[in-house]
Amino acid sequence: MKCRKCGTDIADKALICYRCGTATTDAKFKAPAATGRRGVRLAVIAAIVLALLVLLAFFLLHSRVMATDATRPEESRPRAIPGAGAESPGLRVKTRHDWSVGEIESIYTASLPDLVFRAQTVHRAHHRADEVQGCMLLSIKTGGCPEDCAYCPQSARYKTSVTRTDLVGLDELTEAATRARAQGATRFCMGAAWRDVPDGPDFDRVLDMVRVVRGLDMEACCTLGMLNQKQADALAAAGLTAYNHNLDTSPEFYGHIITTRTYDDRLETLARVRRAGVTVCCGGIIGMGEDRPVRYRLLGQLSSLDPHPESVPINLLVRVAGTPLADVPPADPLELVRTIATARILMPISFVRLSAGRLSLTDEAQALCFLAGANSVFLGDRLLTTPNPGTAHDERLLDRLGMRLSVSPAADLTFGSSDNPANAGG
Ligand code: SAM
Ligand code: DTB
Ligand code: SF4
Repeated sequence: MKCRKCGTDIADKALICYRCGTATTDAKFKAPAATGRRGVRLAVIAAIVLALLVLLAFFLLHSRVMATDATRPEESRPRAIPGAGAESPGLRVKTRHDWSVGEIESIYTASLPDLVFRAQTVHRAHHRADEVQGCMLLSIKTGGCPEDCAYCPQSARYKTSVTRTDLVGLDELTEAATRARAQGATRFCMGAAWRDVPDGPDFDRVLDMVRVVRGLDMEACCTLGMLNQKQADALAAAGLTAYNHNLDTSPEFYGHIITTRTYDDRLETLARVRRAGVTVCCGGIIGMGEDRPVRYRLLGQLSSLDPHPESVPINLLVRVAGTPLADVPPADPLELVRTIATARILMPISFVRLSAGRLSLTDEAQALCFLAGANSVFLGDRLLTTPNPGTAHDERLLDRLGMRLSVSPAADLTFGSSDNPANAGG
């Protein structure tokens, strides 16, 4: 053929004229346009695929969160209250009840930065990281307990400075609970040094106490020893929010600490509480001379409860003169931090309570406990029978940390189902 510009003879299949460089046909120039259309088509397809992928990812994430929540009782699911819920809900993990001791050990023994980072990540997915719940304790019946719990100053078997008293009156209770509310507590816990609950006027008075506390718009918690089903149901009907009954330690170490009731007795009381529809507060003590594996197994027991206890108090032993554990060497506070962090990871939704023993911790150690996921403390200058830092100190501490006491009862935020007997009272 001939070049359309200079007329030179060129080969039939030539793309350009070898003499003047002119392209032989327009078609070659149209190709890019054709490619452009294909490009647009490809871009549209890619956009559709991308949109589908985004939808799929959203669906998967959403169903994962729902699966997490589906393992919890209705009353313990967080409500979507703006500004009051978890900070990174997308990071929520499914609750598990089958943690092996090996898994717990590897969590507990990770480097402290890794452990605290992981615990804090889990914590933020379910709770506000800058808030702790303030609880106040009152010993409503002190001392003279027939049990032999080796840590306890209230056991009648040990000569301690605790003076035995009868069940307090309703007026005294009302005054203490009103004061607690004024000091920022949203949960009021009544403890009695009983092996089990005596039916009759004393129990009826405890039921009235529960009604008074609920009437003050606080969560009501009791720890009265072992319960039968009828008593658990009566407490639920009175509006009790939570029942505290600790496993205290691992099944293997338990016999070194208590001989007057069994681990199974404790589990049975916990089951009755659960059956009655009252939330469970169950934790333990560290610093009783146990080694780490004992703590792994305590944490394993707690996290095997299904559902998890809504509240997990972690106590550092208060060594009281006259008790068998008075002279046990004090635990390293970082072991408390590790225990709290591991509890937080194993039981993401639960309130982990930094309970007894805060007076032997520096403010900095307490700060680490909060970083590890503790989100509740006992306020006031007394626990049941032993001293506690006091509200003024705690206000300063929280202020230094840029943290604050939560203003609403946790039950309203996380256990807020109206059909839960735990929230029906008051
Ligand atoms: N008598 C009831 C019972 O045993 O369930 C209720 C009261 S008891 C004082 C509640 C919990 O407080 C115990 O299970 C234990 O975990 C904790 N506790 C008691 N004395 C303690 C101490 N000296 N140091 C740390 N925690 C302690
Ligand atoms: C819990 O686990 N710790 C609190 C609460 N539940 C009742 C009691 C701590 C008691 C510490 C010793 C005392 O003051 O008698
Ligand atoms: Fe009694 Fe409870 Fe103290 Fe044990 S922990 S001795 S049951 S008051």
